[in-house]
Amino acid sequence: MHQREFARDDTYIKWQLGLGFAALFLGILMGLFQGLDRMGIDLYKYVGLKSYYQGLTIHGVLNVLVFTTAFNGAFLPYVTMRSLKRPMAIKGGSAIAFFLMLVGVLLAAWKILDNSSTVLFTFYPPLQGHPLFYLGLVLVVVSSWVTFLNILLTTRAWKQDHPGEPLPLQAFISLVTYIMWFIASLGVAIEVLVLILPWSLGIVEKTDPQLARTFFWLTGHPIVYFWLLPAYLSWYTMLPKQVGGKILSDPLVRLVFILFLLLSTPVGFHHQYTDPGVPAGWKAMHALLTFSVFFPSMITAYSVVASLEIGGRKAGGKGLFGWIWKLPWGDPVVTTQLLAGLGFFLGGVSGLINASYNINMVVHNTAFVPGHFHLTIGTAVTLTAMGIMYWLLPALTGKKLWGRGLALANAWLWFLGVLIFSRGQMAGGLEGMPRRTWMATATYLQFMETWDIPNKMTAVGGALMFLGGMAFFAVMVGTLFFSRERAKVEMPTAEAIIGPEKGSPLFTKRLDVWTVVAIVLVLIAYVPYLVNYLGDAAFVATGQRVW
Ligand code: HEM
Ligand SMILES: [Cu+2]
Repeated sequence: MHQREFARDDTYIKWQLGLGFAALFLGILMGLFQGLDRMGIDLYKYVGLKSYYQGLTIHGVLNVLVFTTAFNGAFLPYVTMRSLKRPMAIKGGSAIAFFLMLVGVLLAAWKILDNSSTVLFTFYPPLQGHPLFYLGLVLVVVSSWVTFLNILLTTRAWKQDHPGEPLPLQAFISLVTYIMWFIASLGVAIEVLVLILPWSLGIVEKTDPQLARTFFWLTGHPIVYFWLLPAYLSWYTMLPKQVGGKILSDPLVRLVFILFLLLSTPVGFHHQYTDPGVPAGWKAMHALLTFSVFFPSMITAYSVVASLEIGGRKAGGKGLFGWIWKLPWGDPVVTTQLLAGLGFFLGGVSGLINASYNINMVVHNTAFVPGHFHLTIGTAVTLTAMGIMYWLLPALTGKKLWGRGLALANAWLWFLGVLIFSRGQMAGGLEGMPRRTWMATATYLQFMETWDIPNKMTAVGGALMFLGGMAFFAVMVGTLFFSRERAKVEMPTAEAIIGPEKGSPLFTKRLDVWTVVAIVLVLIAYVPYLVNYLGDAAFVATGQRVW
């Protein structure tokens, strides 16, 4: 009924999805190269790349900075509009967000491809890239701020028309996700605008790598929740509908997202356990907060599995686990997300290892870490986004999904692939295999027999993931160009067993208060440290170009 009003925004939502998935396509192509490098196969020279590290920069930047930001900037406005039944408040806001992102991506890509910015996606000083590379990334972040503002104003306008009513759950989640991200992204904004851009432009000659890393990780941890919360949105509020279940409790879901808003930002030092210059007390505090942020994830696991069980039992599932087989495994929208969730379980558990102050010492900067995050961002988030596309693309184009068998192959190949891949990386990591290393050129490799099997698993598992990814892109292209049947697909929205009646708890309505609390927590977690550190910060690092 609102399709025509939404058309203006939908056009740019489609373009932004196109940009995001184009980035993912190139990103996982580089992933394949990285995997094959473990078996001594060098594909870089055939595509004109100078080094493994140039490819790794493409992989990191396109996958986790571009794909995720573009997908969220399309998916969450789409959800907000449908759940509030109104177009986005800023006329032309979706267009501005898209063009900012497009220009940003082109700038960054140009400077990566000319090898002037082979600095990996973390761009730690003293590695120094071209100013336009950083400017490109700034534009990608600014695009996400435009989306934030647009969602904020849209939900505000809805509230004015519906005084006293709770925001529909899906819009609530979209808004919380962007509030959290806005607060979190200020860290990297400060890092780039104050420290790195002036330094790469030559306005200042030297910078302090430690300070830059602190601002980087202020954003760098919560960014993983920026990637994850849209997947949670789908698991909590859409997947139950898709399997014939119900949301357990609407207020509980709101509580979970408020906890994420509060807890996901003040934890960045857990990436700096081995950094000198951060007092042990601060590291310990961030470790504690990291373990607290595990709780909302546990509630999520409990709640989502309960929703699934309701669906499975309705379909006739009996016994303790019988309901699992009754879930609609033939539906690629469901299968991708179920497998994504299973992968996430393993990813989450391995995350507890990274987060432990002392055990971290064993796995720090080893291949264990990519083993962990290909289960989380690489699978829980990416495979869920792919699953979402299996209904979102038909919804946006009115075309029936093409190649259902391929779509199922996508889910299983990726899942099996990542199990092998991550096992390989984790086993290698425990044997001291470093991450971010051009294995094929490592002269000491022959002495590292314990790395042989892990390297082969990485290559084989990575190749399977890549094949799964290609199956996904085939389905997308097939649906766009070869699908002849029309389909009328609506956004899935599950009902909740409890709530959201008008009397839903007050605390879930006061997002303004929670935002202030979140900001205060960030200030507590960082300001005393920064004040102390700035006293003897060492601006000693000149820019280096290694590759
Ligand atoms: C076909 C699928 C994929 C394969 C085969 C693959 C392979 C790899 C490998 C082997 C590494 C380790 C590189 C090293 O430490 O030297 C790596 C790193 C990484 N991957 Fe993937 N990957 C894939 C998909 C993804 C996806 C979907 C994402 C995120 C959306 C992702 C995000 C990352 C990130 C952030 C790094 C770290 C980059 C860095 O250290 O700078 N990967 N990948
Ligand atoms: Cu983290």
